[in-house]
Amino acid sequence: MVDRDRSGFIDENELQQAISSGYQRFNIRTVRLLMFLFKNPNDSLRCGPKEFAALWSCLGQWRGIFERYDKDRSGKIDLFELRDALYSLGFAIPSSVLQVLISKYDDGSGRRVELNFDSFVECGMMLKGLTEKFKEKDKRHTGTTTFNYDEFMSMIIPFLVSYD
Ligand SMILES: [Ca+2]
Repeated sequence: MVDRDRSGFIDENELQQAISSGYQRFNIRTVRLLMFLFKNPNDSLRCGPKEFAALWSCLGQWRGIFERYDKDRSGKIDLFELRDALYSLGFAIPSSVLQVLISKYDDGSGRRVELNFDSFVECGMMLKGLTEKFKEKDKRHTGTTTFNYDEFMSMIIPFLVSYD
């Protein structure tokens, strides 16, 4: 159903339509991040059926987390709810880092910044993806590792360019 042009693959527009249907419209930036994290390794722009199934199930898990940690039932996730949600997943992200991250979604109205589901997924997946990259290097799970400059740059840059 999602593969509208019957190519056997899902591109970013098809993905955006598919995941926007049940919830609010998904930001194309979040769609691109999901595509970047789940794409077929042999194909840079599309998902096959297997990758799509993994992506879909992952989104369902984020939806569950979103609902569980939206403690005040505002339909959005604020800084403290985000911190608790990430902590439950094993990510102890410093508040100062979360503050910077969440400021990206500040609409300038002076109101407290809160994340919609797609922004929540974007933040969560980015933090999770970068943490996993770090863990690949931190083989003994000490929370400390060593990078050279090339490794550091090739770890971070794909997250910055692939979906923005
Ligand atoms: Ca909330």
